[in-house]
Amino acid sequence: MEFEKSLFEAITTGNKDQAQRITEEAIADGVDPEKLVNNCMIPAMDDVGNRFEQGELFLPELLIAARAMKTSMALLRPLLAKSGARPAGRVVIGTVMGDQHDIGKNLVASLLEGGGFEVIDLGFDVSPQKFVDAVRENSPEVVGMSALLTTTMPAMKSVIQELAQAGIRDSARVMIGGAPVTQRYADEIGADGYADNANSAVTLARSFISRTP
Ligand code: B1M
Repeated sequence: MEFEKSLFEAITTGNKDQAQRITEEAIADGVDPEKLVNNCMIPAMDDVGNRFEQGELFLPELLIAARAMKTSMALLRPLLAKSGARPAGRVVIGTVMGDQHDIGKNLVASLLEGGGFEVIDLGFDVSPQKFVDAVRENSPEVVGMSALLTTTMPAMKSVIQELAQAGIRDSARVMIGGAPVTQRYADEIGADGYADNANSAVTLARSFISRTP
């Protein structure tokens, strides 16, 4: 609880060094990394986002908060991704074109790794062509796309269309997510599924694999 409170403060104030120190201490103390992410780090980004929306914070403050969050995530990622099992399946994942938000996508990638998936992470601002190339090269069972901006959501549809044009749409299941994305939107653009958080993304990916012949 103490770690959660102080890490929340370090992230919301964008204090990267403090975030690093507290995360290291929490890890050494055996704190559950998933709890730290869910109870403290995601709420911290929500807090910053709300205050940004209300005009209390500005873009540079958003940036330094994200930098502090990423510093902590980099330390937690190996713990979240710890898995001794053989790959449950392969996932190609990325944040779509025009969108630089990658914190949520990184979290989904880490938990998928933790869930035993081999993850090919294409990063952020990923063009439809890059998704198509990655599917051709890696033959994943699942393609995951993340978008945080209402203006970049249509890029998800473009990826699905380009996969279809390349004749490989049916080779993988398409899973989408991100704050503005909904199940309705997934249905509308012909995605196979939507997950509203990183845990449910793992459950959804598993359900795809169990339905793969
Ligand atoms: Co931006 N930003 N941002 N931002 N930013 C939002 C998204 C915004 C809601 C803030 C606000 O106004 N309240 C708003 C979007 C409004 C809209 O489109 N309706 C916004 C805006 C406007 C912008 C800019 C346009 C600002 C500007 O320049 N004027 C700009 C755009 C840049 C660009 O992308 N081209 C911008 C920039 C930035 C930063 C670079 C400063 C930084 C991103 C840093 C980074 O990611 N490396 C940033 C941040 C940090 C945010 C907020 C504050 C936090 C996002 C985040 O990391 N959340 C955000 C407000 C908010 O969301 N509360 C905001 C924590 C993360 C763990 O959650 O990403 O939702 P999330 O992921 C969740 C789920 O959505 C889900 O699982 C995750 C874990 O539970 N999920 C998936 C995500 N992907 C998934 C994929 C799946 C399944 C589930 O399957 C594949």
